[in-house]
Amino acid sequence: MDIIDKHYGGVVVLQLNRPKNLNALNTNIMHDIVSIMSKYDKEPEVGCFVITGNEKAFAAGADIKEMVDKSYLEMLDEDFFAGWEQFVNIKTPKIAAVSGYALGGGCELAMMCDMVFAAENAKFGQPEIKLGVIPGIGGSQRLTKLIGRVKAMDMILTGKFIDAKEAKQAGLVSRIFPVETLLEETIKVAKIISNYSKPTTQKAKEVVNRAEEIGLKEGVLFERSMFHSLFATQDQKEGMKAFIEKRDPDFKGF
Ligand code: CO8
Repeated sequence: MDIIDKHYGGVVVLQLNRPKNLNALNTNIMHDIVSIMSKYDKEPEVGCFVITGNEKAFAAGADIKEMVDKSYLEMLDEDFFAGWEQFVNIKTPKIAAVSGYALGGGCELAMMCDMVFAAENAKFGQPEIKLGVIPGIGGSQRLTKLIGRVKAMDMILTGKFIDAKEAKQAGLVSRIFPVETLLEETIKVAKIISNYSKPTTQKAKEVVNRAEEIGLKEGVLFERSMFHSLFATQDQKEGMKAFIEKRDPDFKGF
């Protein structure tokens, strides 16, 4: 099994499991992860995903051995790796728990998640330049938006790695944990998210993500219409009533 999925209450942890290849991402992994997540995405009781690897590698990139002999026409015909768009489109929030290498497609996979938590030993990089290629799963765009043009250009043109501290300072990572507790701490945060109303967490990530794509005026209008739409849910009534009645809310996911 190249992907291991485990449940922790409303949290589904997906572990990349190709340790001999440092979790290099191949077409099978892409199809597997997308099909597993698409199934859970529709389940009301699943409120958050955690994507992780092992201590040495989150993922050391797209699988170079799978790509090496492909022709230009094959890449074009297969629309190689376009399937990762479905990963981006998963509505349930997803957190990357990165230990060790997150390189090339691995760094891009982390950036396709809604949050990135890192272990102290994490190393991020877009070293495709060393292979005679460039980032191909959105890395040039997402990295530039996250950490700015100058730092992204430095990483992409030189192929240098940055560690967890630098990644946090740069805005790629939001929290750092010791290697031993990374997964446990990430699951704790994922549980907090999964206990909230699912329609609300989905809208919350949608409005934040939209900020990267549209201008402020349009974004504020979009946010307002999403805010209004949540008044169609029972969870909004429950959340506000619970506050007034000084008790914990019991969200139902609709
Ligand atoms: N693909 C395939 N196999 C890999 C990969 C990879 N990305 N990374 C590591 N491996 C394999 C190695 O070949 C090796 O296998 P074997 O035992 O059969 O020789 C095994 O994993 C262990 O690796 P190393 O012996 O190299 O381990 P080290 O600890 O010495 O080094 C490194 C670790 C520094 C992470 C090193 O493995 C490395 O540099 N890996 C490649 C990193 C890289 O260049 N990543 C970018 C790949 S390209 C990419 O991601 C493009 C994405 C866009 C595609 C979009 C298409 C449209």
